[in-house]
Amino acid sequence: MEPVLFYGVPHGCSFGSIVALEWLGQPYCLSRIDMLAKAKSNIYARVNSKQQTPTLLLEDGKPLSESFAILQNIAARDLNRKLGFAQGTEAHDRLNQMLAYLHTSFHSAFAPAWTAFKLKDGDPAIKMLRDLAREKAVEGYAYLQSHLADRQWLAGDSKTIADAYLIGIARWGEDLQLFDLKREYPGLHGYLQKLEADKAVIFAHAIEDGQPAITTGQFLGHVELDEIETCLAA
Ligand SMILES: N[C@@H](CCC(=O)N[C@@H](CS)C(=O)NCC(=O)O)C(=O)O
Repeated sequence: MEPVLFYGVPHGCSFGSIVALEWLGQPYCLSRIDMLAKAKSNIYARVNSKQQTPTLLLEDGKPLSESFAILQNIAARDLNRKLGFAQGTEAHDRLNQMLAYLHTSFHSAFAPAWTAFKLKDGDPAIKMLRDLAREKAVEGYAYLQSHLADRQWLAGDSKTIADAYLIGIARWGEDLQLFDLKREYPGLHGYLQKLEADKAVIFAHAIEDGQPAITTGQFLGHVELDEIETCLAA
């Protein structure tokens, strides 16, 4: 069985794993998870007991969760692609440093705003949660813009899994109507626009939007959860 990436809609952080799989250029499938669905799938609970996305179902039928681990698994499948680097090298350490920052600080900055998004209109907690998210995300956008001031890519001389991961998260500032990135962070906005023009990023948007998507990797198609059940390792 080819690896299957479970990605979440709307606008999950799994976006970066789709982009990375396209950049890798090896065969893979996708399975779509509606993160706002009230009824959770019992089959997906066997894939990811936290009911979160992404998860990568590996060739042996065992699931691998957590973006950080999934992205490194993808990169390690072909180091010649330079999406990641050999363990023990400085490049690997710098990449891990950036991935850890993106997850523990930048991704988590938006958590209060996502909580607010799920509350009913008029809930008095909404403003406080959104203010908190903006306060934390300001630090993240500023740090990332200054980091990119004298380099083309987040880590290394060419695009890596860190760039793939960031493009799926940086959009949340505008999705949640917390930021106008073009006006507030023009340098970072320029870098993000460069990535938006990448064929893998265009593909990942089309996949999320349920539109016809042209793979420049080796995307084999979508699989349904009930088709996957038989492939899961006991
Ligand atoms: N630590 C996990 C977090 C994944 C995560 O937060 N996924 C979100 C989408 S970006 C999700 O599944 N949310 C739905 C939920 O938590 O119920 C990772 O890094 O992969």
